[in-house]
Amino acid sequence: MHKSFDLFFVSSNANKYHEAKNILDSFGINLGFLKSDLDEIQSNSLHDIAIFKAKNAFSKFKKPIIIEDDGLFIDNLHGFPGPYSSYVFKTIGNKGILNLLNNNRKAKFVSIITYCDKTILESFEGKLCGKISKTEQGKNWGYDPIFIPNNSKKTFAEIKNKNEISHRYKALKKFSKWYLHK
Ligand code: ITT
Repeated sequence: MHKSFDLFFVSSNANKYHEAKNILDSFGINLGFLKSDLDEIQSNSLHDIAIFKAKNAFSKFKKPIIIEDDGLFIDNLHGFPGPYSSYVFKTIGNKGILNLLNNNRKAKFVSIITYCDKTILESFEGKLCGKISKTEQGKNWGYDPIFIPNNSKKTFAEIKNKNEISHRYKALKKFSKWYLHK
């Protein structure tokens, strides 16, 4: 028989859910998926966007949920696309980003995981520094073919252990520690 879900990941993006599920499985937390396009506020703060999304998700489903808001922050572009990462990926995509860059290719991925239930609202942040590759390398979703984490020569799309080092892993590890002791 299926063990019932401990909590639900609310997102329009199944890729994010599959990675989060894989990571939380390793901490013994059983994560369900509620696929939903949540309203997002426009803000320069991932944290504020995440809080808004989490409240919105809880009021929609009335179950303990987590949501995630991510951004890819590129040094040479003063942090762009940051909170606009989803929109920028859908518009100019990886090729558009590669066309904007010269020698300074430093970047970081940030993930905010926000948990919400009837009484609790709590956020957890994970950051991973790296750089943008010169060309697209490997095939996977989003910015994976152009993001090379520090201490690696390969992009997220080419490495096998993304879920053991990613911004998502770091935020979910903090979340798990808190969740299992709350
Ligand atoms: P929801 O808001 O519905 O959860 P979304 O895809 O719009 O889904 P975000 O607002 O957090 O999610 O957008 C962040 C974007 O950054 C996402 O759409 C991807 O293009 C990109 N992204 C985030 N994490 C990534 C990862 O691990 N690998 C590749 N791209 C990533």
